[in-house]
Amino acid sequence: MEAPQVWGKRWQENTLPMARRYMEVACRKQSLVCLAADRSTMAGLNQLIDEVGQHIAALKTHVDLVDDWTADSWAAFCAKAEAADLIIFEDRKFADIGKISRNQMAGVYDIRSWSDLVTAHLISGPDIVDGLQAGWADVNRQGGVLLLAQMSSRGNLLNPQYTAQVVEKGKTHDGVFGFIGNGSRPDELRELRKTVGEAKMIWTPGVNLAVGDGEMGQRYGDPAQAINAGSDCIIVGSGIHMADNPSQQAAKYAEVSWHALLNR
Ligand code: S5P
Repeated sequence: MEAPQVWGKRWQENTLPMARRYMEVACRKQSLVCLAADRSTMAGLNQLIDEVGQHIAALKTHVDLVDDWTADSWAAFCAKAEAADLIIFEDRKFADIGKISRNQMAGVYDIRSWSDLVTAHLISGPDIVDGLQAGWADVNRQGGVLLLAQMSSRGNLLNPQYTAQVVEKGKTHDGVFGFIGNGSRPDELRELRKTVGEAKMIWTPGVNLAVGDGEMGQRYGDPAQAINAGSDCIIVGSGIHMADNPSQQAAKYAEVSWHALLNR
């Protein structure tokens, strides 16, 4: 099926190249799954893409938790992800002032050179988005920022007033690809979708087919309910990479997410 038909208003109202790219990849793969590839070795990460690459649309990384990271092995890993038609999303959760965030896109990990998306908190003000965009521009690349509007962890400090301000400042900025919402609470997500409107993306961690409490304060909601409530992408970590059969589980999450979108 074609992306404009499947995504409806989201396609019409969001003309950012990266958002359009995501919507197209999701249709090709029939999957709204972003894999949170939280494994700590390069071998484990590579194995994961080999096993589940065909069932996911995006790959979320935490580059700084890999024990045996080297620039070369990471470049090969990113090439593998690109060959698997994946959008690469570094979940760095930048939070500093604009100038430093720009410089943090470089450094030893050189995030600007391989990431298509990054996360940021807006706690330091909206210049962080310009700083991150300048980071990509420094290497003639384009990318999109996902602002944390909500979080899935219990007791987090992103209260409704904070969320509203993040959305207000982020929704008209071209550098903002969309928002991170809390996948574990469909009612809160529905409210978030109302304030965001139809244009920007909302991506949601805190989803698992096994609903309930996770490790260290993580909370999980149902993936289909999250999409129903307005999420455009479910971010799934341990539900896939800790499964006995990651490929089978990834296929299951893909199917659930795709049908939820078609129903929406
Ligand atoms: O509020 C949040 C935001 C993020 S980006 N809660 C989250 O859990 N995340 C990320 O999503 C977190 O860093 C992890 O990589 C992933 C969830 O993994 P899981 O194993 O709990 O599914």
